[in-house]
Order: sequence, then C-alpha cells, then structure tokens
Amino acid sequence: DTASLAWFKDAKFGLFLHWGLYSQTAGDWKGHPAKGGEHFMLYERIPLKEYALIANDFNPTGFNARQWAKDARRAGMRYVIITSKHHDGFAMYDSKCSDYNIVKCTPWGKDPMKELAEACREEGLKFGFYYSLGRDWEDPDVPTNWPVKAGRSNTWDYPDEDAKQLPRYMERKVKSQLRELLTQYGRIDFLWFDTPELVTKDMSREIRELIHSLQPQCLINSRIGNGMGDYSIVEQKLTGGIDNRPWEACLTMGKNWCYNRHDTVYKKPDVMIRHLADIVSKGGNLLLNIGPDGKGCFPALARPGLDAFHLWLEMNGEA
Ligand code: FUL
Repeated sequence: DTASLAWFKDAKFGLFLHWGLYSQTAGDWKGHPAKGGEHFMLYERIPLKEYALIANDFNPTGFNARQWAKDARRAGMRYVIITSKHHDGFAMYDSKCSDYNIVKCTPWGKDPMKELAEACREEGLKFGFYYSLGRDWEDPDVPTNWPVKAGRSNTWDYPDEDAKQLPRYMERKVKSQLRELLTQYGRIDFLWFDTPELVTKDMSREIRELIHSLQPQCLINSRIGNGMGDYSIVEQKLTGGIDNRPWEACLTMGKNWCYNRHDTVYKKPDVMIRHLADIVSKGGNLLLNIGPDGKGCFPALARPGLDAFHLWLEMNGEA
C-alpha cells in the first residue's frame, strides 16, 4: 500500500519488543547462565514439556501497556512491533488455535496485546507483530533447515524428520494465528516475520495474500521470504538500503534481544543517537529493541537511552 510505505519512510524510528517465556528465565536455566538468549531452548535442547513449565511462573503484574506506549512516544518513536510468537512457539496473545499461549498457560491469564494495541493507538503510534515464521520449536511439523548446517528446529522432541510436513504447520498454526492476529486487535500496521528458511515461494505468496485480504494497509518485512516483503531489513547493522527502497535496521539496546539479567552493558545513549542519525541519513528506519522483563517492565538500563532520545528531540525542537 503506497500510503503505508510513504508513512513508513517518513517514520524513521520504531520500538521493537522481545517479550516471552525467555524473559521470565532472564538468561538463566537450572541455576546457570544459559547460552543463546531467547534461543536458549534450542541451545540447551530443553524438552518442550520442561520449557513449558516456565509459564507457571510467568506473572507480569507490572505490565502497563500505556506506560510502554508513552515511553516510546516520548522517545520519538512512531511505531511499536512486539513478538507475538518467537521461535519457542509460545503465543504471547490469546490464540484459539494453539493452547500454548499466555492466556491459557500462565497464572496471569491475560492478553497483553489487546491493551498494547489500544495504548499505541491512543498515543498515536502504529502497531504491529513480530512472528517467527520458519522456526517453531513447539510444532511437530517444522523440519530442520537442512542442508543449512546447524539445524535450528526441534529435533530432540521430534526426531523423526521424515514425518515432518511444513505445509501442515503452515495451515494449522501459521495461517490460523495470522488470521487471529489480524482480526483480534483492530488495525495492524506491520507483520514483521523472521527466519523464513524452508518457506516456499507459494507459501510466502499465500501468506501475503492472506494478510492483505484482512488488512490491505499492513506492511510486511522482507523475512516473509522469497522477495515478497514491502521493505528490507538488516539486523545489527547500520547499512542496508538498495536503490532508495524502504529499509529498516533493527538494533538492540543491550547484547540480547530478550531480557537477560547478565546483560549489563547497554549501548551508550550518544552512540544510539548517532546510529539513528546514521541510519536515517541513508534513508532507513531504526527499529530499536528493548526486552521487557518477566514482570512486564522495561529494564532500568533502557531508561538512559529513552531519556536521551527525548532530550535530543527536545533540544532540536521536535519533542
Ligand atoms: C533473529 C532472531 O533469531 C532473534 O532472536 C531476533 O528475534 C532477531 C530480531 O531476529 O533472526
């Protein structure tokens, strides 16, 4: 949609949020620091049944959607994109087609996306979802991305690779969940996919069509796969645009995308401001990531950066 793209090119700055069960464990597993950040289920080959138990402790009583949205707006961000489902396969919203979700499995029992979508709209921010496409460690039908060397699928719970049928996962989980995400939360401005891997051209095309049949204005990033996105992205890099086409760089404030209590060195505020100016000067957008913790709060280490962006805008008469 050309209006959405024109808006996007002008927006420059968005907030990325990685929030899930991995926020609760905060970088530890069974008393030791776990490798892999939000990928630690894979790194530690944790059986699904065991990983799912994290949900029993996930009770983010500090979650305040209004505060998150206000923090983003105050820092000059114009849009918010949050993990609806990361590689672990856990839905951070009320999913009717998979019981593996925040409402069903946690003592908190609420759908944070309802409130967050509303809060963003009230603050004048656009809103969208991150969705892990080609990786899902809960689903039995995602084959390992062989021949890519380090397979990144769940081969410990589901070792029979021959039995896995990606199209079944696409129909049963991906398309059903996308339909939910696009019908339960009002206007959705972005679908930010990740790790297309084995997703075929037909699959990417079908997903794109499905999205636009429900929300024609929704922008889709390049990780829908097979060249079918509206804009390209680069991860942890400052350069990425080709031919004046819309692009976005995603960077995280700390080292990890998710909250990790061992992550104590965040980018310095002046460095982040320079990154924003650098990216924008090349025609891109910065999608800057924060990992809220298991209580639903932004880590204290994210504050200086958020405040600095606000001050910088104020000094330039833009706040
Ligand atoms: C990557 C993912 O594997 C990371 O966990 C994170 O979500 C990043 C933005 O994209 O490919």
